[in-house]
Amino acid sequence: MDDRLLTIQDISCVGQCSLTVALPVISACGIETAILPSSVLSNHTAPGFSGWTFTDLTQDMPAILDRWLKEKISFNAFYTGYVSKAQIPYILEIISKTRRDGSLVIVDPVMADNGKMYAGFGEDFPEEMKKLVKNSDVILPNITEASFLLGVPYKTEYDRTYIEDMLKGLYALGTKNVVLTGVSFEADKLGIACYDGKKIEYYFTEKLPVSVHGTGDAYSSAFAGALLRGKSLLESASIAADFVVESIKKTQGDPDHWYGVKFEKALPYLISRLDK
Ligand code: PXL
Repeated sequence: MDDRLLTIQDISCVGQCSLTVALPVISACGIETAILPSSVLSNHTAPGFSGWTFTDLTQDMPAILDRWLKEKISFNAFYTGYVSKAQIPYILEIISKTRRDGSLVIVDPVMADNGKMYAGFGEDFPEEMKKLVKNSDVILPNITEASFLLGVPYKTEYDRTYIEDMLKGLYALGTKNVVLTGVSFEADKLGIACYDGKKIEYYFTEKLPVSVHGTGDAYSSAFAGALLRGKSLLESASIAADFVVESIKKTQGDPDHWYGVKFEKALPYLISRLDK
C-alpha cells in the first residue's frame, strides 16, 4: 500500500501557514496528503493583520471519523499542527482508529513563538498537548513551545546545557524523537537539535537577518515529507532547515509579502534534495 499521510491543522485562507503550506509541500514531496481542517480562519492571527474570522470545526471530527471507518480509510502517517485543546482527544481517537501498523505520528505542538502564546491559546493548553506528545514518534517544537511544555523559563541567551536539558525533558514526555527548532549558539547561525534518546545531533544554517511568519509550518511540512521519503531523522531535519532558508531568500526584498514565506519558489530545491 502506498503512503498516505493525514495532516490535521487549520486552514488560514490567506497568510501562508498551516494547511495552505502543508498540503502543497508534502504533495510536492510525492506523498499522498489527506487533510482534516481543525478550523477555518480568514487569515492567520500573527501580528500584521488587524483581526480574523474563526470557525471551529471540532464538531465535524467524530462524523468524519465515522465515515472514514465505514470506508475503511487508513493512514500510515499523521502530522498535527495548529489544533485546539478540545480537539486533542478526538485527534488521539482518529489516530488510534485509522493508523496502519508501524505508522508514524509527527506532532508539531503549535502554540507559541518568541516567548509568547499565540492568540486564543490558554495556559492549560500545554498540559493537553502533552497527551499528543506522549503518543508521538517525533515532535517539532520551537524553543518557546518547549519551554511551555516543560514549564521552564524561555531564554533568548542560553548555552548547550539549556538546549540539551530541554531535549531530554521533552523526550521524557514520551515521544521517541525530538527535533528542537530555532537553536542558535552563534549570532550568524541558526539550526536544530535532534535527540532520539541516545545521541544529540545539531544542524546549522546561515541565520538570515529577518523573521518571517509561517516558517515553522514550512519546516514541519518539509520534515514530514522528507521522513516519509525515507530520509533519516537528522537528514530530514537538515533538508527542512535548508528548504526554509531557501524560502526566506525567495521572500526577501518584497515588502508586499510580509505575512509569510514564498515557499512555492523553493519547492524545486526541496524536490531536488529528496531525489539525491
Ligand atoms: O504558523 C502557526 C499558526 C498556524 N495557524 C494560525 C496561526 C499561526 C501562528 O500565528 O495564527 C491560525
